[in-house]
Amino acid sequence: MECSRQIHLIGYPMDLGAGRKGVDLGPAALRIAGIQNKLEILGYSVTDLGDICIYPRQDLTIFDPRLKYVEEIARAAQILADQVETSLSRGYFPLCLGGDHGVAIGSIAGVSAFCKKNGRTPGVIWIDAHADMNTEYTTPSGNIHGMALAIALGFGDQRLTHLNGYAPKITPGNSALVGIRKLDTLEKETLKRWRLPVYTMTDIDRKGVDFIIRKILKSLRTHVDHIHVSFDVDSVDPQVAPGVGTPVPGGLTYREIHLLMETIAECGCMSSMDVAEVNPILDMGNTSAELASDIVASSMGMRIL
Ligand SMILES: [Mn+2]
Repeated sequence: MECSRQIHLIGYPMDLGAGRKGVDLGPAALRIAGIQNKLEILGYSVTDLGDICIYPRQDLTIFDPRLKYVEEIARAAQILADQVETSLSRGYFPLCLGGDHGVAIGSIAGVSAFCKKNGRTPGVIWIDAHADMNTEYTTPSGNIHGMALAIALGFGDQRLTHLNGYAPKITPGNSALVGIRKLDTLEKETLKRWRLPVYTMTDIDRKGVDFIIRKILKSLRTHVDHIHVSFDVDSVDPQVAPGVGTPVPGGLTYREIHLLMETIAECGCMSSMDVAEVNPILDMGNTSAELASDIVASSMGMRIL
């Protein structure tokens, strides 16, 4: 388990999984915030592969209101999965710039394909205000970004769960959710039924972020040899990061998210990452993308001293 010194930036300007437009501008906002330079300062060699092409919603039709734009989301996710797998097999660290959190459908599929071919076991740390554990049967909105983790775990429509022809991409025991504070009623049932390791904001209030992330890393490292971090910027409190797809009060503070990421960096065990749901339309200036790129830098080794 190691963190490569070479990074591929992969832009995924997808907003079809979200209820409103704006997160398609996330990759551009992160680039303008200087994410490449912030990683180069840390000593990484960074190559920006540009954006994956996604059809705009005005050219598309919703055929199933429970799975909005599923055809285009599945097509783009497969392309992302192939790119992530290629980057990993060439020794690069893929950093996927969302886009809505559906970016994880493709990135985790790519991580899983790489691990399968190389005899590794993938694990995921899902940092989010939401669990993204809906399926077409439980979703109140039909927005696929709220299904991304369920899809990686093999629950949902086959066009999404079976990228590369198989499911699941990860197992519940090799996953951990942190920062959770907004769940749909049926989603709560699913989380309990599948016994997912969920660390809510209440857990963080009680035990502290340091204790919880150490516990997660310690547990994952005993049975996983590729850790993928899927970072939804809405995990951070909206007072700190207002420019996100779905703001929810009561989130991680500025220092809590940095400490969480600094601890992941110290572990040296993260091999791939998503940063999702930056919405510059709702932002003040570009502060949320700047914050998000600093948080990514913390996860890659940026330290105060
Ligand atoms: Mn999310």
